[in-house]
Amino acid sequence: MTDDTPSSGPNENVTLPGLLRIDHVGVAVPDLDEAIAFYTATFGLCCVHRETNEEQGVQEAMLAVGDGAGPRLQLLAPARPDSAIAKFLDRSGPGLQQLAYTVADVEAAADALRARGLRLLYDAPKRGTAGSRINFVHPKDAGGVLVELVEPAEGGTPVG
Ligand code: CMX
Repeated sequence: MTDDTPSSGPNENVTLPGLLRIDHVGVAVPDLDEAIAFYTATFGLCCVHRETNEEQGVQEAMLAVGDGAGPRLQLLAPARPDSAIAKFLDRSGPGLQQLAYTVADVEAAADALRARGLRLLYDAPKRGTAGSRINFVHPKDAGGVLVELVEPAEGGTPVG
């Protein structure tokens, strides 16, 4: 075996989770307006979507890079003090909070990852950005990275 040969491949007895692409990278910020102003003025990103997700307790924005064909940057600010983002900011300060993958079927992806022994945060998908259906892998089961699975809304704009 040479150094560039992978030592192991996927377990063929377990269904793959069906990740299609990187959907977005999420960054926790204390103030959404200030963060949008920073990323648009400094890096030339373009804000293509904003909303408040009451269930998740976040004010969020999706920013496109370049021609907008690739993954988005998601800015996440706390909408209330007991939210996951508020807790993250208290503990870690502003910065990378999550990596999100697009999937065709979030339940199938979650089941495939559960079968590999990973903890999914929700028993059933919740509502994410722009009507998408989402679930998360606990960061302690994914190398310290909070992994989001995103099934875009049918016919919806793929903002995240
Ligand atoms: N990335 C990496 N590690 C993280 C993390 C993150 N985003 N959030 C917490 N952790 C780590 C903590 O540092 C801590 O590590 P140590 O034990 O080594 O100190 C550990 O995970 C804590 O785990 P926990 O006590 O089980 O959980 P918390 O109360 O800290 O909550 C989490 C963590 C992931 C369960 C919570 O943030 C959550 O439910 N997230 C999903 C929802 C969410 O993030 N919503 C906002 C975004 C909405 C959207 O994307 O649409």
